Amino acid sequence: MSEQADVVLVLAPPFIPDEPHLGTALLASFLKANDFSVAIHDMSIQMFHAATPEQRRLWDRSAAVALQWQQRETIDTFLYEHRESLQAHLDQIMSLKPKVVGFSCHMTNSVLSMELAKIIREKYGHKVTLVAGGPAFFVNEAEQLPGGYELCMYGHPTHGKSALRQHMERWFANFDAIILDEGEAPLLELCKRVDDGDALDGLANSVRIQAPGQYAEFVRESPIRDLSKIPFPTFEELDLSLYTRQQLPVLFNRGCIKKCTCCTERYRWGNFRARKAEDILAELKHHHDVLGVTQFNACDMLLNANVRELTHLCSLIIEEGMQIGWGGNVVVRKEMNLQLLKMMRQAGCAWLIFGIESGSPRIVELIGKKFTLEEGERNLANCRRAGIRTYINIIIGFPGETEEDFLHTMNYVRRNRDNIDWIILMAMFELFHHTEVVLKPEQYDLAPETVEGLVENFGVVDWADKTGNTYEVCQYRFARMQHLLAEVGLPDPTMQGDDMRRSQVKEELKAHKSVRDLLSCALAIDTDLDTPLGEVMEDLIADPEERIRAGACRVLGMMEDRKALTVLMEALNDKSDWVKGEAAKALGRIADPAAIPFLGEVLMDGTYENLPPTLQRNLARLRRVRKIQDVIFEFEQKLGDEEGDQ
Ligand code: B12
Ligand code: SF4
Repeated sequence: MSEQADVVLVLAPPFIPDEPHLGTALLASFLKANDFSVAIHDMSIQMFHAATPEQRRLWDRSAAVALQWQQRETIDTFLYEHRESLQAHLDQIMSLKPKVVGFSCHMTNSVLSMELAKIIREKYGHKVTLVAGGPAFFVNEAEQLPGGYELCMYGHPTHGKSALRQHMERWFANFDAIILDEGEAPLLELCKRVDDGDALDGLANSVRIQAPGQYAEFVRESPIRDLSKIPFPTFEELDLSLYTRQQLPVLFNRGCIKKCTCCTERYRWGNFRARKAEDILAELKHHHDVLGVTQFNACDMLLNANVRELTHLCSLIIEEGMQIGWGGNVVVRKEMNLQLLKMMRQAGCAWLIFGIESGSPRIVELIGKKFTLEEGERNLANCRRAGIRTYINIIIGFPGETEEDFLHTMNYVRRNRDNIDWIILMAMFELFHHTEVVLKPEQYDLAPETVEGLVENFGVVDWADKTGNTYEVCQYRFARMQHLLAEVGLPDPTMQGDDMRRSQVKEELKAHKSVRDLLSCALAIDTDLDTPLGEVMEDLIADPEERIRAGACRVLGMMEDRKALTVLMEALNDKSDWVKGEAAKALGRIADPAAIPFLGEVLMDGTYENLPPTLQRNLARLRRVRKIQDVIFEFEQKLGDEEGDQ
């Protein structure tokens, strides 16, 4: 961190440790381009590394953990257990003497951010302007509400009857402004006003509390139209080695072209805007050439929302000859034909997440997806043919879903099993404020009391519809779907912690084309694991594919972990010479005396001269590994001594 910063952007725990947070990195680049000095304090990643394996469970990305972070008990325990470290972080932030401190609030870290802001306010008073922003906040503008609008956190309104209302008002009162939706323009305006000593009156897209329960007028302004005006993030404010994957987030566009009835994203991001392919290419090239990153996570709602620009981007990447990997969310559409998907694959697209949601045409229509089942199946099959991994999302228990609808979804999964790699998100339907489903409950078979319950219960409600769906019905269907996944050999998306990481690691590793990629991927992923990667590798070493077995041997060697000895010794008997050679080399690297008799046999007998060239080459290389030579020397000495003793 530099010694002084006009603005410090804070990411409180927990946020996924895989990669840096895109929103704060974008805001930092934007403010810097406008002459403000900015630091990002990623408290989440620093505390993740300091946490015990048990504490790290609070960084899991599940809905259950997200919900846990909204509970008083979790927050209080965290504040108490980490009080010294939290204070040290806040002191570090304030030592930069910022004029503005901004908290980035998400599904998981908002309540903690509120508490941290309170501590800053109590200790430093109004010397600093405190601001919050991020996807946790939502403004509902409605004439019948006092002040004409309500501010929601996690979809939970500050007005209405909720027990949490009081808390939220107290929390929000510590902030000078809460900025809604796209943050660049309003945050810049706020910083300029603070710099000039001007009041924040009329600041667009922000909620300001004048007195308890009293909000300043809310002024909405359209987001930045020309996305070329927003510079790409350079991540220079962050230590990228802290993140557990060597990958970076990127955006291809902003907003969404769909209007699904259970989603509010279209309100948050305003009109859909595509980025120019040339701008995205420049960003990818920067990360590739300057930061040495080759893997990218497109954080778009739909990376294929503008097919023309996507095609253009692919052709630019191919022309440039960049060897990169990327993927993200997509919507099923006719244009995703084999030709386009092959082109995307050639440009590095490795995986796509399809919001399939249901196998019942009736439910797909109710959700408002506006595609046919056949189109979806064709997209998945074409991805398979193009060599792109397919992940799908499924919603269980959408209001009005009948048993027959659910059986259609089960059949869909069974029928398309060979074209689905993973159901990445399998969610029991949840009601969210301000979605079409909640605004027009009668169209979705919901009783008005159910919707009222939402206001009372922090966005979580044990709802029932007139079709007879209840939480229990959904749970039962969910369990049956899990059973089906086990039967057809698909990973269970509800797996948590180490199990989930292990399964993800396997998926990641298998997808890599060359042993070299496999190796670098495994080494990158390993830092994420509390358990040794060896366990995953043991499974991979039994994989039917030769390249996977050879890669697994090589990675085990790189890990230099004695626990891998037995499995590597077994691999010396593999039917493939490539695998045998890699196993021998790995044993050489580990250079454990227990492996020497096996290797000694191969190395010293000279019998390997008759083995095919690949193995010979590997063994010749093995001789050059100094470490093994030293050990062999020691071993020979020892043998000699023992013979002498006898
Ligand atoms: C990619 C993604 C993920 C990835 C995260 C990868 C990553 N590196 O971010 C994964 C798959 C891990 C994920 C997981 C989850 N996600 Co998610 N995710 C997204 C997605 C599609 C994109 C996020 C993103 O990068 N957007 C682009 C950046 C630029 O936007 P941004 O971060 O919001 O930042 C902008 C503004 O918010 C604002 N801003 C942000 N910070 C700050 C700070 C200040 C001071 C200011 C002024 C402004 C500001 O300015 C930024 C630039 O304009 C969004 C939907 C969306 N399009 O945003 C959902 C979304 C954020 N996820 C959501 C949910 C629910 C989840 C999960 C809980 C899902 C689950 N059930 O498991 C988990 C929780 C994860 C966690 N621990 O936090 C919800 C959040 C709902 C809410 N209101 O909080 C969203 C909005 C999708 C949705 N509608 O359901 N997610
Ligand atoms: S496609 Fe996704 S982001 Fe877009 S409206 Fe539908 S659910 Fe929301």
